[in-house]
Amino acid sequence: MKDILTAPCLVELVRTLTNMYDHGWDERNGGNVSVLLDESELADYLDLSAVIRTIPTGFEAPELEGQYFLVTGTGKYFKNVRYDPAKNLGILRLTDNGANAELLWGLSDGGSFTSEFPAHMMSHAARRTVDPGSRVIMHCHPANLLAMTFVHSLDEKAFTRRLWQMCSECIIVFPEGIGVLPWMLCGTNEIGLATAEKMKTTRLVVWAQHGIYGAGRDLDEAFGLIETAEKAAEVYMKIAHLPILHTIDDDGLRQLANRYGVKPRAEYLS
Ligand code: 2HA
Ligand code: ZN
Repeated sequence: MKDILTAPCLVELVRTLTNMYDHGWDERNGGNVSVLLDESELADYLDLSAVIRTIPTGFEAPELEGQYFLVTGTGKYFKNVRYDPAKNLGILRLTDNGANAELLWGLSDGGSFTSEFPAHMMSHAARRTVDPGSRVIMHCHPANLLAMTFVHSLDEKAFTRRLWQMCSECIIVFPEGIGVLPWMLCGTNEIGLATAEKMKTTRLVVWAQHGIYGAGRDLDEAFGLIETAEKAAEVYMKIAHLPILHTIDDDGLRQLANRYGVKPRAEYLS
C-alpha cells in the first residue's frame, strides 16, 4: 500500500483548506468541505474492507449508497489540517441507504464528520441529479458575503443581479445565479434539505448571517465560485454607502454572456 498522505485527493484537499483559512473564510472551526471520491482513487492507499468504526448519519440518502467521501471533521480548525491530516479529516463510505458512515481512515482522535454532514450529503445528491460530474461541496464564512446579508435584499434575483453588476467576471462564473436562504438553524436536516433544493438550480447558496455553500466538479471550481462571489460582495460593501455613478447595465451583462458563451438565468435580466 502507498502512503495515504501522498494520495492526490488528500494532498489537494489539505492545500485547499489551508488556502481557505488563509483567505479568512474559516475562523476557528468554521467551514467544512466534502469530496466524493472514486474507489479507484483510494484502492492503492487503503484496505477498503477494513472499517475502523461505523458512525450513524441521522438521515437517509439512498442515491449515495456505497459512495466514498473525504470530509473535514467536526470541531476541527482548517488552520491545523496541514499539520495533522489524519486527526482533522476522514474518509468514509456510506452504507444502509446513507444511514451509516463507515470510517476507513482519519478522525484519529475518535471524532466525527462535520456537523454539516446532512447539508453536504443532501447537496451532493441534488447536484448529481443535474450534473453527474459534481464531486465537491464547500462551506465557509467569507466576511463580505455575510455582511451583505445584513444590508441587502435577500431576494435571489436582486442578490444575484447585485453581484453580477459588481465585476464583469461574475455573470461568466455563475450565470445560473446564486441561491439565498434566510437565517436558519445550522447543522440540521432541515437546512440540509433547503440547501439541497436550491442546489438543483445553482452551485452557490448563501446562508444569511452565516456563510455560503459552493459546489463543483473539483475543489478549484467550488473555491473559484466562492472566491468570485466574495470579491463581488467586497466591492459592494465598499461602495454601498456611496453615490453610485456607473454600473454594468443589462445590455452589458448580456454582451458578457454572449462573448463568453454562458446562459444567464433568463428571468434575471430585463
Ligand atoms: O462549524 O461552519 O456551519 C462549522 C460550521 C458550521
Ligand atoms: Zn458554517
